[in-house]
Amino acid sequence: MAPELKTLIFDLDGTLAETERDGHRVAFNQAFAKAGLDWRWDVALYGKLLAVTGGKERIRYYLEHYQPDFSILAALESFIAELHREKTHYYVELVKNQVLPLRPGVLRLLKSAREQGLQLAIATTTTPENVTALLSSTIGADAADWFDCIAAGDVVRAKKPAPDIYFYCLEQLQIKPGQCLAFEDSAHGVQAAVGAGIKTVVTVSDYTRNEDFAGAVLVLDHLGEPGQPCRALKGVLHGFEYVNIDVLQRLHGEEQT
Ligand code: XBP
Ligand code: MG
Repeated sequence: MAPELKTLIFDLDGTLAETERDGHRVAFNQAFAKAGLDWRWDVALYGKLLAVTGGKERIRYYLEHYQPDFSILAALESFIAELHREKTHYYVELVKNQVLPLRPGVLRLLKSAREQGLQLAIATTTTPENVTALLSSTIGADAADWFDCIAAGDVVRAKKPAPDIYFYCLEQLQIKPGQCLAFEDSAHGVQAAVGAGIKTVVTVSDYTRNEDFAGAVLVLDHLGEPGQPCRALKGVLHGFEYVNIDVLQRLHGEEQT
């Protein structure tokens, strides 16, 4: 008998909103231009660089693999950290201009979970500032208070696909893996959540739709809305047209094969 479902833990980028192509990628390019660098991450290149989670880690990977002879006066780490701070500033500004809407079903499910007394949490690789900015611009100024735990960015040493950010969430909330469900969009995210022993639902995103979601209990095109049915790419919805708390309670109770 599975313990009672207590908490829904959401990834942010790609899961709550499609933030990568028109959000983070644009902010990185704005920061590069501001720093006088002729680097430009187009949509295709950024898709490759998403193999590395974490903006600072992604910049470092790019330097090593695409700008091997790049020499700088200051120490590399402080250069990357400053560039990433600029990028976060641009991202927060961009989000404030409300160009990144929540994905289908997200707001509806968050509200239903709260109405039915479930805890909400976020486990993301991005920075806390970016989480607050996105929640404020899409839900409202108090939206961060909806979440009993916001685990973000450098709060853990090892980023996804390591399970650390999910273990951090479980620890902060004093709950067990069997008391929650995770919502992710990427293979890295599924590996992280499943690695922490948490049943995981995937809503594929622009950049991740062809990734391997082995270990996820359900893979969907999105969470659906009344009149906007979602489609199960893996697993079954038992006739439901969109994901609601009943679907999640049933999923939570099922033995994972
Ligand atoms: C996605 C990431 C982040 C973002 C960029 O995080 O890997 O690095 O791409 O944000 P998740 P930062 O899917 O776990 O939400 O530059 O702030 O890292
Ligand atoms: Mg994600």
